[in-house]
Amino acid sequence: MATVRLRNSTAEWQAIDREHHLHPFTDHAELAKLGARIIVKADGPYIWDSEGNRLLDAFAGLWCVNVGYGRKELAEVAYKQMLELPYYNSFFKTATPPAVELSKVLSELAPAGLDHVFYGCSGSDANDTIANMVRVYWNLKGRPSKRVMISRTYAYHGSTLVGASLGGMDYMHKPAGLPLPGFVHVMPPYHFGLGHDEDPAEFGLRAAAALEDKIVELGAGNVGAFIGEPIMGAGGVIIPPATYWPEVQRICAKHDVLLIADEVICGFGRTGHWFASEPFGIKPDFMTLAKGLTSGYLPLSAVMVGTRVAEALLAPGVEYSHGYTYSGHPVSCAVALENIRIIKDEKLVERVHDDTGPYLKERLATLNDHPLVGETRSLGFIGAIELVKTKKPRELFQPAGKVGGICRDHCTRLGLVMRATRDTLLLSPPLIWSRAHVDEFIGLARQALDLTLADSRKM
Ligand code: PXG
Repeated sequence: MATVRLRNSTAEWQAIDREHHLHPFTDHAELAKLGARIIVKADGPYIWDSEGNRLLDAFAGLWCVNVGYGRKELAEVAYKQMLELPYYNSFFKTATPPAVELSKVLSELAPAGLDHVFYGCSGSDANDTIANMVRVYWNLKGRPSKRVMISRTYAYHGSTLVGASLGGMDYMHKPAGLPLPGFVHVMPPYHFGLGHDEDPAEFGLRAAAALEDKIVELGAGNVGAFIGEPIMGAGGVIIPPATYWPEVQRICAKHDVLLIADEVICGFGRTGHWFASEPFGIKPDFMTLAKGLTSGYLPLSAVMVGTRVAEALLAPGVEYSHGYTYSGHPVSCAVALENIRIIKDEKLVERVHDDTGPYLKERLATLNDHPLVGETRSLGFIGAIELVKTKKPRELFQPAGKVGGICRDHCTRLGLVMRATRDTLLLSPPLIWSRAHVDEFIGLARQALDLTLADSRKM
């Protein structure tokens, strides 16, 4: 079977890309100067660019390729399903076997009480669906004023207008005149950045109290839901103190506010648990799933809906008027089923939990002696290396983001893919990494840190 390849040189691809392709989250003038890196193939934990450079992908594509690249089983399942039934909808009292089967598998995997599934194509549309369900639910309950959704600064919940409004990123809000009315934000449980000198347990309670203060300020009768990533991903891999989530749970219950766990990054083994709601003790009304659901091989998202909302939607006489052409796409669902089978059969969650996750944590800690490293943190296979100008007294780089970007670029030149948020390097490798891959990563990361230190001294 021929690979579809219309051009054959990096320069040709870059020229056309520059001419016609609008990229997500990109300064196009800067990209035009550099030219896009063209990624042409991938296998296991590695990707290759069109110049033949091999890179260790410590970011799993975009937090998603949990089972690694080059999985023939996933390609074969997609191929067979495309031949048998490439598409059918689930609107008009119809369904397809992969969508039905996946609904059962997800209901069994998800924490107790999340037994119904609504499908979309992306984490963004899944969060839009949840915002819709929150409104429909409170309307059905005769409390239509409960509409405000509370989220957190630095949260990432997607790029649609609702997703970006739920998110807490200034640089997404300002240019588009967001957030939309009815979306408000409270402080994140970011101990290193906002509570460094405080006891972590007390700081966790203080961050949770910010939610209760906001509910009281707005009036509980106006607040429909609170949304949070168990561990904030794009905002800098912010791992909350253990006191945070139980307190958030208590506050939501007390004020009758629905709780949404956005597990788009954290789900499907990333933290060494199937879902991060488990170790943090979160009992959500909704869970958002995407990314690791198919390991990124095809687009698919799922909203797991808890009992009280499901009961309201399933009640006689209620028609839920919402859905996407590709809700429950049979090929994506078939790939998700096979992806979950691989994660189970290869015991990837157990491996990250028992072996490679703790090993990564231990090896990350060896970087703490580096003059640039203010903190390393991780849970399972999600982690961060936070850079500082000086350690004692602790001083951050100003303006934030420059040194992180320099370090990320050194990583790329050395053959390592990482992402930087402000001056924090983020890590989210495929779950298939062995200890040897962790060692390879640590070696490259230390080299990049040394090169960055030399550069920062010239600044
Ligand atoms: N929720 C969370 C927690 C996410 O991380 C989304 C929702 C939206 O998913 P879609 O499939 O619509 O992209 C995400 C996505 C980054 C980055 O720069 C992170 C995401 C997407 C793009 C870039 O780290 N996460």
